[in-house]
Amino acid sequence: MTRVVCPGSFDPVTNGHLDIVRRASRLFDEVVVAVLVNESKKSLFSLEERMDLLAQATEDLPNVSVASFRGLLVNFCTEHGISAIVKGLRAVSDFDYELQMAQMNGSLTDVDTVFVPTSPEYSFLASSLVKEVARGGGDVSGLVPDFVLERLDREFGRA
Ligand code: COD
Repeated sequence: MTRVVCPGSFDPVTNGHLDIVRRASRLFDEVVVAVLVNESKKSLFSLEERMDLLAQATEDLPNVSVASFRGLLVNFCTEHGISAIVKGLRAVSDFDYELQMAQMNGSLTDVDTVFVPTSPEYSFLASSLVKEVARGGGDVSGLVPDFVLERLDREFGRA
């Protein structure tokens, strides 16, 4: 059985993240979506909110679960019997950093990294941009699930 992890901040989850998680769930037996607990980084949504939104967004995928982790991702992988990290790649700019992380993670353990190319319709999509556009009153429908859209509207005082 192959168990993999899709790690991230997911602040909030976007349709770009979900595309990668869905495709990973077809390729591997079990997918753990792991939310990084990063006390030094200010997030819009709390850890609980981010995990709730992810759980809602993946409830139709029986082999996907949601968890959180602190510290090094490779330690989370070792503790949970995870053999590979699945990352989405949007552009060459992603690749430079992702390759560096994959090689560092590979040098620390035998956990491998699998890159999945973004679908073209999501290649420009990032949580940070979604928040910036939503904060400015722009329309992000179609870029995030509807229930995330509602939470963004509430967060920015429009509901
Ligand atoms: N299309 C395809 N993939 C996408 C898209 C999109 N539109 N948007 C995001 N993704 C994928 C990318 O693979 C990205 O890596 C992942 O989703 C998560 O994205 P974010 O923005 O939610 O999360 P990040 O980039 O803040 O997450 C970074 C990690 C938490 C994965 C990383 O910092 C980490 O592993 N930290 C743990 C500490 C550690 O082990 N450090 C040592 C590293 S060598």
